[in-house]
Amino acid sequence: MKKINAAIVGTGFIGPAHLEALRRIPNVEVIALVEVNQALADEKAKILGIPNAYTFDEMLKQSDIDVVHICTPNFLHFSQAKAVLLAGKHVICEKPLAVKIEEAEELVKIAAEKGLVNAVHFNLRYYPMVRQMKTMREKGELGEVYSIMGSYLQDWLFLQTDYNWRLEPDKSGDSRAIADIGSHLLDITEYVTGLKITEVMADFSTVHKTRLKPLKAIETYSGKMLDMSDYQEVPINTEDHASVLLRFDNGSKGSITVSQVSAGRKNRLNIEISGSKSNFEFNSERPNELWIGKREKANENLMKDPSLLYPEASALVSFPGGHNEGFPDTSKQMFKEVYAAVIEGKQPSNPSYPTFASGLRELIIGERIVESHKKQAWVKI
Ligand code: SOE
Repeated sequence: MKKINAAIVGTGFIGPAHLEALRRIPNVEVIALVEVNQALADEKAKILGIPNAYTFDEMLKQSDIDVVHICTPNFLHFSQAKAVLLAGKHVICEKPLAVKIEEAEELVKIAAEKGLVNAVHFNLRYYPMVRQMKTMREKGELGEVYSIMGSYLQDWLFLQTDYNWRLEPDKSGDSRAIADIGSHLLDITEYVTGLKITEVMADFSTVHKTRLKPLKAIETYSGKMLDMSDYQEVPINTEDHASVLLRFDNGSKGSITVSQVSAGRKNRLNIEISGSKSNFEFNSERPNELWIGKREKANENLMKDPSLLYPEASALVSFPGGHNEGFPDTSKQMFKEVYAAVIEGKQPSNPSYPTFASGLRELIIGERIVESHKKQAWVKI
């Protein structure tokens, strides 16, 4: 089997998640790590057991690297993805693909010209039960879509002292909750239903108008050891919470709520799709289950078991029923599909995975949502 060499750029929360997923795919080897400077790259490569450490420009010169994973803060995605494509390497980029629509458009264009494999890490599509919903809908088991109700709730920014680069628009972009987690939910909504969102009406709130930014670097989970003199009060301009009404191209309606300040909700994407034959509900904190609501008979709770799923969904399952799979498995399943294209050496004409075009689509919807909130009016996509 042909061996593929990968490099990972960035070692925050998600870079190591990419690494772990790639290590579970037989023909892929992560041979290089990139950080902002050589010393940090060396240190992190040692901790993570990666043989080579580079700065970004040095990494681009290495001819033995086939694929680059971009896991840096959002403002770097555009310039880094562009440089990787121009260096002739395949690229898997974290979401959002860029912070501006024009940037994402340019990336879609360059990727198409080069024919290189391009993907955006909308990994939550890769829960087997999400694929099962999509397949059931395609087979007519949902019926005509009547309405969609979604939410994505987290609590990691619940306190005024919770702080992260995602709170700074110059690093993260003008939208936060919608761009960070709403994008996953909107991507899944269109992916599962096959519908397109045509219009949005949004209302945001920033619960913490100021936050307390730590003045010194703190180890993860040691924030509770700080006292007030260790913080600086800074203004916050992006949304902690957003409600969005949606209109779809089949005339149906829906809504989503996203929040990063919902105590006790750690990372909970929930989607309920009501159709003329059934109702589907999926919750990412219980990802091995799918609720199927019925009018004429008892409701069903389908457990993830490859023997009970359609082949399209069981293709994303690695363990038998009762052996739960979760968040880390989504990236593995997504990368398996992307690397199958890498082995072919080019982007397929109709890829099964989320591409740069999917990343551009989410940027467009996100920007219209921000515009709608500002205007307090419906905005067309
Ligand atoms: C932070 O809100 C975050 O890590 C997102 O950036 C991810 O995409 C999501 O999967 C979990 O939460």
